[in-house]
Amino acid sequence: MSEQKLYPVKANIADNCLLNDQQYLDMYQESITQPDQFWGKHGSELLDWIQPYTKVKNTSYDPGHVSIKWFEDGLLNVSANCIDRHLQERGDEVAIIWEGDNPEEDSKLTYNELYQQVCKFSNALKQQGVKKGEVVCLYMPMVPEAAVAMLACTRIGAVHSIVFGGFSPEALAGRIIDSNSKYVITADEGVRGGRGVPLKANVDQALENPDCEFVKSVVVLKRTGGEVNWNANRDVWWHDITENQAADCPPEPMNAEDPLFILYTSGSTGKPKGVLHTTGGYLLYATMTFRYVFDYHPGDIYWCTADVGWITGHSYLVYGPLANGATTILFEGVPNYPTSARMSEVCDKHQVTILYTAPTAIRALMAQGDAAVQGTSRSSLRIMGSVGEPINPEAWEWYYRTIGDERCPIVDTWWQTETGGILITPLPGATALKPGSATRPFFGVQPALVDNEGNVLEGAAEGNLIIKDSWPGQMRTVYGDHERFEQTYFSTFPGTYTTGDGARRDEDGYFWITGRVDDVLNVSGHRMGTAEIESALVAHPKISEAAVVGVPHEIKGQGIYAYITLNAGEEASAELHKEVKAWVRKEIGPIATPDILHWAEALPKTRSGKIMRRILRKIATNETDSLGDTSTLADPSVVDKLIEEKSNAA
Ligand code: 6R9
Repeated sequence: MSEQKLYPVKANIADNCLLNDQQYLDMYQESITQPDQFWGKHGSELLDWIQPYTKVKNTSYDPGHVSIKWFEDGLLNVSANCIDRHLQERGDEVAIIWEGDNPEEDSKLTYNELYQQVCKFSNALKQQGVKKGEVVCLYMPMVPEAAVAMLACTRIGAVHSIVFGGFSPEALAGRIIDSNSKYVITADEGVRGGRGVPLKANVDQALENPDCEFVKSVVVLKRTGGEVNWNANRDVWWHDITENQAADCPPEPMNAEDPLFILYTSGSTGKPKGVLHTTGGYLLYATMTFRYVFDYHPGDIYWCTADVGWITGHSYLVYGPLANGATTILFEGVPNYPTSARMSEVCDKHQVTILYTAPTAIRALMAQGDAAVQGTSRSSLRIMGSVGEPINPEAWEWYYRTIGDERCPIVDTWWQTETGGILITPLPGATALKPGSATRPFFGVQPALVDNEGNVLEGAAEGNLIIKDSWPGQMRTVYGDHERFEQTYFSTFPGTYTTGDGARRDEDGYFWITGRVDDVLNVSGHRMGTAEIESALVAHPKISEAAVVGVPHEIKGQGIYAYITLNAGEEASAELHKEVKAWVRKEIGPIATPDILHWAEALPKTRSGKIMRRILRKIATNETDSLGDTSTLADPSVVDKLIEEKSNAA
C-alpha cells in the first residue's frame, strides 16, 4: 500500500528534538496508567500557580452525571502565565510579530510591550464595568489587539466569546444573545485579501436586534480609519478608554475550573453550541501540546495561519505559544494575496521555523504549482503542521516536497473545538510519518474505534472514533445547557466521548481520520451543520424546503450542495439563484454560501416524512447506479425526477 510508505522519523531535524520514540512511548504509558502523577507533575512544571492544586483528575463520563474537573483546588491566571512570568528573562524578546494584509505593513510587540498593553486594556475594561465572570464578545480583525483583548479578559477574569469576523450580523447577534455578552469589542473595519470587512457596521446591525438591548458598550479599535456610525450612548474608542490607564493591573486569581472562554461551533442539530473551556486544564493542555507537537525550542519563530475566531487561533496562535514564551506571528491576510507566493514570502521575511496551516490552503497553493514558492527559499522552516480536515496524501506530499523541500516533518494534528487541543498527532523526532495519517495519540488520550452498535473494534479496523477517558483540555459543558452537552457527546456510546468523526486504524496502530460521520460539513476547514444552512434557506420567504449535503471539492475539501423546493407559485430563475446565495451569506456568512443549488420539485422522503439524505448525497455526487434501496420512499418516482433536474443544478 502506497500510504504505508514511511517517512524518516527526523527529516532534517538535528538530534536535539525534545523526544524520541522510546521517550514518547514511556511518557504515554505513564499518562494512561498514572494520570494523576503524570498531569500533576507536568501541571506544576509547565504552569505558574498562585495556589498549587492538591487534586488532579476528577472526571466522570457516567451517563446522567458527566462531570469534568482538573486541578480543581488550584488558583492561577492565564495572562500571568502567558506574559508576566516571561518578563524577567525575555521581556525584550518579541512575543507577537504582526504581518499586515498589505505586505508592506508589519510590526513587533515584545513581551514587555504586550504586558503594558494588556494591563492598560484590562484597566480600561474594568472601567467600562466588566466584572469577573462576565462574558465579553470579541468580533475582531487579525491585529495584535485581538490577542491583547483576549489576554486582558483573562487577566480580570472575564470570559471571552470570540465570533469569527467573517460571520454575518445575524450570526453575531445570535451568539451575543446566547452568551449574554454585555460588552462587544470590535474594530472599525478589518482588511483581508485587499478588501475591507465592515466589522463595526455589522455590530451596529446585529445590535438592532431587540434581544440585544442588554449590550452596554461597544469598544471600537481604529484599524483603517474608515467611516463608522457612532452611538454615543454605547460606543467608545479603544484608544480613548485606554490611553490614560495605568500600565499595571494585578492578575485576578482564578480557580482552575473557572470559565476561560466560550467558542461557538456547529453540530449536526440545532443552533451552534457554546463550547465552554475552563482555566487550568485548558491552559496546561494547550501549553504542553504546543511544546511537544511543534518541538518548540526558544528562538523558534512560529506561524499559525488560523484566525483567532477559531479554536486553532485560541490554542495555537495565542495561548499555547505565549504560555511557552514563544514568538508567534499574527497574520492579517490570506495565504495567496497579493500573489500565491505570499505564504512562502512571509516564511522568508520573518525566518519562520514552524509553520501551521490547513489542507485547504495547501491545496489552493498546490493548484498554482511552483508559483507558490517562486523566488523564496523557505530554508528557515524545520517543522510544518496541518489542521482542520483530513489532508489527502497528494496535498501532504506537495506540502512536504515543495514547501518543505523534503526537510521538514509534517505534523498532521487531529482535534476539535471541543477537545481544546491536539489529540492525535505525530511528534517530530519521535513518530515515523505516513502521508495522510494523524498517527498516534498525544499523552493522556485514549482513542478507540467502535461499530455503530458500540462494540469495540480491535486491531486494524474502521469505525466511529471515540475517546475513552478525559484529558485536561476537554470542554466542560455547553454554555447554559449541560444536558445538551451530555446528549451530544456522551449518549451515543455511553461512558465514552463521541467525537463525531470516523477513523481507520492500521496494522501499526496509526489512526487515519476519515471525516465526520454526522451531518456536519467541513468546508475549507470550517465546520458547519447541514441543519444550520437548511434553516437559513427555509427562512427565505420563497423557499418551502431545503436539504443540504456535502460534495467533494478540489480546494475546499467539501462543497455545499443544496436541494431546494420552492413555495407553490414560485419559479426558479437566475435572479432567484443569486438571491438565495446572497440570503445565506447574510444569514450565516460567506463561508456558508452554497456552491450548487438544485431546484427540486420534491425531496425523497420516507413514509414517516424523513428526508433520505443518503439518496441526496448519491445524486449530488453522480453515484446514481448505487442508490441502494429506494422502496421505502413514500414516492419512489421522486428519485428519477431529481436525477433529471440535476442537469440544471448550478
Ligand atoms: C481544530 C479544528 C473539528 C473537525 C474534526 C474533524 C476535522 C480537524 C483534522 C480533521 C482530519 C485532521 N479535523 N483536524 N480531520 N485530520 N488533522 O479544526 O476544530 O473547527 O472544531 O473542527 O475538523 O472532522 O471533528 P473544529
